[in-house]
Amino acid sequence: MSLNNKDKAAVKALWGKIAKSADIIGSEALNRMLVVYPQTKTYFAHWPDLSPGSEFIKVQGKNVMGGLGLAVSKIDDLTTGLMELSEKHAFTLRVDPSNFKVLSHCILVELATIFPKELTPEEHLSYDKFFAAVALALSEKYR
Ligand code: HNI
Repeated sequence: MSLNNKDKAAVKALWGKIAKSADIIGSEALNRMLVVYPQTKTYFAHWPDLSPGSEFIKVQGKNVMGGLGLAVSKIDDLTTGLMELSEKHAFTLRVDPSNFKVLSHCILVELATIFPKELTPEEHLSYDKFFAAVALALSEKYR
């Protein structure tokens, strides 16, 4: 399932509308992931406070959305564009790649919550494909 030109245009169009709210989307999505999938907390055990609004949630929410922004800008070649991030998650952070789907789902839920009108069914479809492509690119270095 690869992104066609329509998907790429749709991803960029919605990103343009949500970019200024990226930090809040990122922190809310992260918070949601840690609550709904508490097993993901193990990766962040070195942070003293994982509660909503904590410094960690803010910093890491920003990190994740920064990574997604990078992905949007490298949408024509995600494998190369996300190589460094893949390496980091595979070898340094040792994050099980199945968790990329979990976080993607939480980001999509936040998009639907914060931007209900903008996340049309067409945008939903394109973002679904985009997240799958990002997860695949981030998993590249695990192979
Ligand atoms: Ni992730 C750090 C991007 C999914 C666990 N992560 C980062 C950084 C970026 C990033 C950017 C900062 C890198 C750096 O410092 O050089 N992460 C992304 C993206 C996704 C993602 C784009 C998927 C959409 N990361 C996940 C998931 C987990 C995860 C699903 C675990 C459940 N990431 C981490 C951890 C760190 C991290 C752990 C280090 C945090 C720290 O302590 O600073």
